[in-house]
Amino acid sequence: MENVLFEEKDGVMFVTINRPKALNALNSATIEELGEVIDGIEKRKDIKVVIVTGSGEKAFVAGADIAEMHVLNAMQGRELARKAQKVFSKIEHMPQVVIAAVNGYALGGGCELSMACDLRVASEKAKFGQPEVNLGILPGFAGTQRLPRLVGKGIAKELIFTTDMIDAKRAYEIGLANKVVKHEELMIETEKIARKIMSKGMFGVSLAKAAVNDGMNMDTESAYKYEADMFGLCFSTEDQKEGMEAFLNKRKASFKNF
Ligand code: DAK
Repeated sequence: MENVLFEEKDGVMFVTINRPKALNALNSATIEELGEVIDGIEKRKDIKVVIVTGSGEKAFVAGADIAEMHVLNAMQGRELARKAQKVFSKIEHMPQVVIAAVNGYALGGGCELSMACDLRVASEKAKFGQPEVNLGILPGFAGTQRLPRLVGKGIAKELIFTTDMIDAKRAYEIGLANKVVKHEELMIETEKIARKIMSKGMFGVSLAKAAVNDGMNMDTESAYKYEADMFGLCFSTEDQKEGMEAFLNKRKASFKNF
């Protein structure tokens, strides 16, 4: 694979979109490779957290590849959107926690990729935006859905209609970025968050991810019931016994993740 690099380090998988000359723009080959990488990670019980970033100094991902996209017909456009939506949904629903380390431009499909991740850590150099209407299209990798869910309808519409790019500080203020860090410290700080999450009972973390994501698409009563089912499921695990016994015995829990 040349467009997507991946490397494991003690339970964390680092995934890098690697087309720096095109500011890591997502062409169909890159989307396909990303899908394959995600499929591979999903099956690996030893990987607890995935960190997604962009290659080079300037960009996380500067959007879908405009050079490839500009000649598409309606059917091909739909196919591309479905392909990317499927990959992004996999990221959203995979059992591992996925953190976007946003190292530069996260525009269009890049902003949408970061929003499919569970958390976004932004370098001070990060810039977020949905510039699609500049190109005569609208966000098509679920940006019209994930952005309002993260920042509210009003600000989502403002960003999509005006195409204004926002910096990391503004992204943090509106809840798009979870944290802003110095550019040189982006990967270290993101890994710290990953390792903190990994020290918890990952079965619970994984079910909490499902409860938040799936519950938001349900009516409230069904979502409460779903949460209760997930909660009950935890009592079938050794981690629940370990976590509670450790608390009662005033020691640190040692989770086995089942
Ligand atoms: N696609 C292809 N190439 C790109 C690119 C992109 N999105 N962004 C940058 N590049 C390329 C540039 O063309 C340039 O290539 P060369 O000229 O060197 O060959 C190289 O990367 C460096 O870019 P710049 O020279 O422009 O660098 P600057 O620092 O001057 O500007 C920039 C950086 C990020 C402000 C600028 O590159 C820019 O505005 N890029 C485009 C950003 C953008 O509009 N992104 C949104 C793309 S639209 C769909 C559903 C969803 C989508 C598509 C389809 N379906 C329903 C089918 C999603 C759409 C999008 O994401």
